[in-house]
Amino acid sequence: MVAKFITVEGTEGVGKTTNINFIKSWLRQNEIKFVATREPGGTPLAEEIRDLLLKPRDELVVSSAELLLMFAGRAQHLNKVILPALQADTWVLCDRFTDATYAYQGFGRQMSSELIVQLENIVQGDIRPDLTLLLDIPVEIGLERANDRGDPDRFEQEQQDFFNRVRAGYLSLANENSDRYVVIDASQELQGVQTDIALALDTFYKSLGHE
Ligand code: Z5A
Repeated sequence: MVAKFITVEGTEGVGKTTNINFIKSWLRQNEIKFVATREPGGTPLAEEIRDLLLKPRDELVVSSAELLLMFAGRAQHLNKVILPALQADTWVLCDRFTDATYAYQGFGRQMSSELIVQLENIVQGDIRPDLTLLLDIPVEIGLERANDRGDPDRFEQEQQDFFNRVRAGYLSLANENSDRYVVIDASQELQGVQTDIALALDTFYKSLGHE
């Protein structure tokens, strides 16, 4: 496929939303046709699954139910949005994808990575992102930034230990998949973060044969 699949990942408060807007401008400047989407979510059904997943509740959500709901939403999103876009030569910019499942359900909830690999293969076949930008920040700084938002969702109610495991998980995924990962130091001032993101995007674009 000519079109490319870019994902953006990171722990709480890394600035994904802010920097995804910057990536959209970069894509427009380069006259690249794209769709921007997110996980969990991205279609009406998958957005309903997102609401189920994020809503704080008294009933304990067992980790396997959480994991299967993530992949149920992903199956819908992949088949209704991501694959049709790529097949129509439209790039896809996705706020989180399966790396978030490895990081949050695998490292955070300590579920078996073999199980996640199996579900990934069943749901995605050989579809994987072409470029993953990991916005990395020490957990304490991210939590401080995120605290300024409204009521915490079910994930945001987790303790710092959980987010430490998620961050370590992301860094180990970046290490194992260095062919497609770029780690961005998101603790810098926004301008520095965006300079690094632009460099990563320019390098990726040039590697495709564009000047
Ligand atoms: N999840 C999962 O468990 N498994 C999966 O497979 C998937 C997801 C796909 C919802 O994700 C939850 O789903 C997520 C993991 C789980 N839970 N958590 N945690 P989400 O992506 O929708 O939620 P989010 O992590 O809260 O993302 P966000 O809304 O994009 O937030 P953000 O990264 O914190 O971005 P922000 O709102 O742009 O930035 C936060 C604040 O920092 C804001 O005030 C900015 O102005 C400020 N900011 C940004 N950059 C800077 C710099 N450089 N300096 C200073 N301040 C800054």
